[in-house]
Amino acid sequence: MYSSDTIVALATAPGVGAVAIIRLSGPRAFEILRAIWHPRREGKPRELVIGDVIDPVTGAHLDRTMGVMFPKPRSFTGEDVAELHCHGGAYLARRIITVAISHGARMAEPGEFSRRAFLNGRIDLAEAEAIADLVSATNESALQQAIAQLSGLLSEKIADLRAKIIATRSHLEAMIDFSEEDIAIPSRHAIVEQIDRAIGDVVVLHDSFVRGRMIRDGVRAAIIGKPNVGKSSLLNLMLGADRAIVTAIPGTTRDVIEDRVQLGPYVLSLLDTAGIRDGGDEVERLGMERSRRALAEADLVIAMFDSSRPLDAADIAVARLCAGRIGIVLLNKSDLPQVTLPAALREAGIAVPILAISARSGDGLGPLRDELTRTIAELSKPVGTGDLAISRERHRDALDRALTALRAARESVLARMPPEITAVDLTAASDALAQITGAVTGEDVLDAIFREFCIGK
Ligand SMILES: Nc1nc2c(ncn2[C@@H]2O[C@H](COP(=O)(O)OP(=O)(O)O)[C@@H](O)[C@H]2O)c(=O)[nH]1
Ligand SMILES: [Mg+2]
Repeated sequence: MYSSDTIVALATAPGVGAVAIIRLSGPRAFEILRAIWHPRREGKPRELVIGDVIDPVTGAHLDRTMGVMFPKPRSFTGEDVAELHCHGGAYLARRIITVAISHGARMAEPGEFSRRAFLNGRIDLAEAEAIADLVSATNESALQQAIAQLSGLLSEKIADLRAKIIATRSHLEAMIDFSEEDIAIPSRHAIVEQIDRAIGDVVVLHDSFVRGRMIRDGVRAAIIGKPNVGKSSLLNLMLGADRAIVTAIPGTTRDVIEDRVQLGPYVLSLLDTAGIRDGGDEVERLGMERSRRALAEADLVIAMFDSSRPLDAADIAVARLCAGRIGIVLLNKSDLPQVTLPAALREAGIAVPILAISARSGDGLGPLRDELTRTIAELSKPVGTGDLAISRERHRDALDRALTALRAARESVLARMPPEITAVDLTAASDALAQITGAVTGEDVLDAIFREFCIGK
């Protein structure tokens, strides 16, 4: 079995740094450590002691480093783990790893340390994913979401839901086993009530996905409007950089340009799109197709109009695209004489807040940032689940399967089917939930999750 191997990898970022940590895990971790590293004194478990790394083949002295041993099972992987905290040279670290490999260690695969931690019951799958999210967090709310999940908040919620579903199944089994006898068994009505409560809980968790994903990956806003209203100028203004080409020629932006801005604790991805109008050449038409896709995928819409000109048919078409969407409308070019006023946009059916701005002078940028921050805060506000939100499609899909099974269970009770049938559906629901924490999981799922990790994690 592969976990009988002892694996080695650099645990710190590659390159030059103050310290490079080399980690070994597996049955021969201590033996290999002792072959290449000679402590000045015998340390206790988990105690860092100083020693010398010597290549046993050439006798070359490679480094003076701190070393530490974590005996199983109280280690990150649940196996014997050894670490060398060496000086942070890229060549040096590679050289020491090569010596470890020549003494029987194998280079770890991406995420293999975490995978072993999971297989040995040190962390569950939701926690392993939380580690990946924590490392890739780019803002405070993403970090807080990851740490909540790492603390087991999601795992506890899933365990609680499963326990309730399994309790319902036990009630049903009582119906199966004792149906001939005169004992108190819950009525069908009570069983349906229990299933309904479980459905309600799963739906709330399922629906937290949009919020969780937004917190993790940032909110995406599509800037739309007809050509030349100032969309690219707005992108540049918000980024404080000349990211998109701005010209007086309509149809300059032909592809979707995406970049990120920080708004308080949030990250906003801004998508500058090709202007929406009839006609244009082949490239511009393809660009507009991408604009529509960006708009469909965006969490919110920033629709722009040129306040120095009257609204025309193309503007009305843009206004229609805002229907039913969360967003903000900007009346740009406030530095020029004003022709189109907010009232005209209201008449065109715009229901979202309207702000005046000059993408050229920067006037109105402050209020726009405030309004966007407020909108994102609203979008990311917890509903029903407290701070808990799922942020992975894998979790959402598992909740989908659990819901389908719970609804089937409900139907079968109402249709007075044999309780055995309902019990099968309840088991399926519980198993679907178990896939989130990994209590029930296939190799393929594990491969997909741990592939995301870097080597040494
Ligand atoms: N006076 C004025 N001109 C602007 C403003 N914003 C953009 N423009 C000009 O309008 C033209 C089109 O701008 P651009 O950002 O490329 O528009 P896009 O086609 O919507 O991306 C350029 O000549 C800009 O300099 C503004 O607030 N005031
Ligand atoms: Mg443009």
